[in-house]
Amino acid sequence: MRDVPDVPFTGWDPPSYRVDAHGKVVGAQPGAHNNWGRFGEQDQLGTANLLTPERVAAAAALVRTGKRFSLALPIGPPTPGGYRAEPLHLYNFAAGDGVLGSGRGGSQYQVSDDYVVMALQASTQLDGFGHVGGDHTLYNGYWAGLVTATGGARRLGVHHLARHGIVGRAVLLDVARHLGVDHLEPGFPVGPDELDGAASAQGIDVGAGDIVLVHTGHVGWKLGLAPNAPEAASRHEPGISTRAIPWLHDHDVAMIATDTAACSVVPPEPNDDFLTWHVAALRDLGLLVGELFDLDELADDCASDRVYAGMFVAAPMPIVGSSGSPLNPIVIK
Ligand code: UVW
Repeated sequence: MRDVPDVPFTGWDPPSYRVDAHGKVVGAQPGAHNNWGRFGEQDQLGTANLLTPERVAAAAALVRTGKRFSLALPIGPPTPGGYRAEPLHLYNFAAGDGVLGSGRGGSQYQVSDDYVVMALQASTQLDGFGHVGGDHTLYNGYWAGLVTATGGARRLGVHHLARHGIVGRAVLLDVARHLGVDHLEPGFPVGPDELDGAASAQGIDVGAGDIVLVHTGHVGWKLGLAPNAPEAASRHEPGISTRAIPWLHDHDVAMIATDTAACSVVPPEPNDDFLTWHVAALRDLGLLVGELFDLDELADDCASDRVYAGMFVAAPMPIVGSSGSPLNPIVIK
């Protein structure tokens, strides 16, 4: 048998901080743009707090035609741009077995029950605040050590977000169309200029509490690739630049979502590493982050009627202590 090299290990210095009875790291400091303490010292909802009843009612008033757009990828076919194990869908018993007389209920009834085994982050999804931290801290200064494989997320679990749902005004920013392309190239960073440029070309202002959907065209492009195309297996994708973090904070956005797997640009820009953006968005801002949203159909519709806002509804799953949730986000115009 060939030698298997040991994985590198850099040693361990016991951390020199204290964690208080609320599970917060005493004296922890977020990055310059942050919402720590803004919604309460023990807040676990982050920018979901911006989805106030008034804003929800205003979003409902945007519904004019009743046209609905699901932004979810189907679960089953290979996930375009996904890099986690594909969901596994299994039947426990199935109606067809009933037809053959061997199912639950004998031959008189036909009954199906099934399971899905999947990474909660494997398809269209919401990143919870337990998903990524930095310097041992999560959103609002909670200790990253509160999220364990055995205990789950003892703070910041997605079940807190599930209680309220994610409902508000969706604003589609079609950066790909604005730049005159079907899809942005892998590695293309979407910064403040591209976000402002798309908004101004569309004649829409992004405001406090908005759910911003950034169309890059990436998922649709991936779906169109031949399975053996070199780009099919690549993790490179366009995405939101860390330079846009101040923009997201200044506009007081409640949620950002893209039609890419990481939301942030991959590979990251110089001076960033793969998780720099996630730390700034999830840990510092407590920002709701959506990934692998399929925005092509909505983007086509917005381009044809020039209406770029609608009501957004998504229900995270109440899985206690989870760090993410599959979503079926719906925009209603
Ligand atoms: C990580 O890469 C950790 O997650 P995401 O799928 O949110 O990009």
